[in-house]
Amino acid sequence: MTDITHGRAHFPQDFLFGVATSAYQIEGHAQGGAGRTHWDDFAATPGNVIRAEDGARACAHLEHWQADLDLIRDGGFDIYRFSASWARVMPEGRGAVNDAGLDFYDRLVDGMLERGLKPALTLYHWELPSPLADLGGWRNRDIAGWFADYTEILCRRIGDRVWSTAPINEPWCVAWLSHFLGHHAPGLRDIRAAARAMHHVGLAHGRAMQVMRALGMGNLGAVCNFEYALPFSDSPDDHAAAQRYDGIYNRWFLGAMVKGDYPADVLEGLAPHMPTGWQDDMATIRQPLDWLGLNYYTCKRIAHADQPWPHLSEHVGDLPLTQMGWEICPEGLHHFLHFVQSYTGDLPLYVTENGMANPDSPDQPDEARIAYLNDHLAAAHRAIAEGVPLKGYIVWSLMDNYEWALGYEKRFGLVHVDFDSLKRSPKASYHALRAALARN
Ligand code: IFM
Repeated sequence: MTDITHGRAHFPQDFLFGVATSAYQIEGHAQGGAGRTHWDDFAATPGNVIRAEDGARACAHLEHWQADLDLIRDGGFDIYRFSASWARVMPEGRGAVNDAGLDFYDRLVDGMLERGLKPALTLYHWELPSPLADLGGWRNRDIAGWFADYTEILCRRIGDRVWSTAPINEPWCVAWLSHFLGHHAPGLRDIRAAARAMHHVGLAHGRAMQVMRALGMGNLGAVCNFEYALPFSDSPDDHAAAQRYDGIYNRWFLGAMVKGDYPADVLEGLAPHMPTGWQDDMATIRQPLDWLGLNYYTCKRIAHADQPWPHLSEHVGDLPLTQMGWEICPEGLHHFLHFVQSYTGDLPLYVTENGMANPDSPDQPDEARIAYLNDHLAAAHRAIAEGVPLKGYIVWSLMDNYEWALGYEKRFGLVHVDFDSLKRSPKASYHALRAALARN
């Protein structure tokens, strides 16, 4: 069987390894007094999600959390990157607090500490409370204040014990994927909505950072996703299209959060749709960061298209594909580690998500995942040797879970989940990583 050759022994002594999940994807959102979210509404609308699946039961982590934490400890991981659900903490998004929700996260964090795991909290991983979606959700500037209030309530309870915190997972997905491409809740395809979300997500990030600093919390960062944009052909038009794609995907949030600027080539298209006075918010969006997290999975081939801005179409090249149809391109991770460093200098970086979906069954070794992880760890290792201050690597995901619009079919886990019996079965990749992370 394939091994992970780039294990703990190859990395600097203080390098950390972890696994990640998110609340709606694993918890079982129908339990424990959580409020309705825009994902429940999106999934209940025919055509949005495969088989109209939602997160009502998911992995029933709310019941199985202790055994799930045992799996992380037994795998030899250092960090557990998890998220809290806004709608579990505040079912209406504002106002009343669900004590059972806060109690759950309190126990979960203590459970991590008891097992020697570092709790890496994300405040928002996409489950917007439906009553806030009714008010316009990310299109409404007030969301920055609502998010700041939620941040304060959650962090007053668990902020003293988490190891790190990031406000919003993958701002590009929250804004562009969900309001321009329409693939995720709320499923809009509207450039004005997208421009507003692209700005308000950054503003909410900034406000949440201010709240957490005022509470005295440390080790605060941002987690952005990156996709390697390659021109579809050598034509100058395709090169320019790939640049625009790169700007929207990879430079917009990084530029705003790190430098306090939006990239000019993206503003060219978005400026007419931005909320009035957006310039005055840039200082709030740019808050001091203690680290930056990169989520990386794949590359995309981008061609010029004769249609309105951003004048582009997306294509798949000829590298091997994962179950998602995503090309396997470790070179992109190497590229982005250097690229992000060109913005952040000495700031510690973490790969906060990396992994692949595979049509796994419990009795077949997931060799493809082992090779994927090993090749990306090798790319990370190369970047460190070249001077990138990369401090950790976190696999997506601990276990198979709800893959949003693609339902339960796409399996990203190191641990197989039978969604009928809820039985967890560690895959070959879990065992390979455990061997590679063992301290000797
Ligand atoms: O499952 C998602 C996760 O919620 C965010 N990052 C990408 C993963 C795989 O698509």
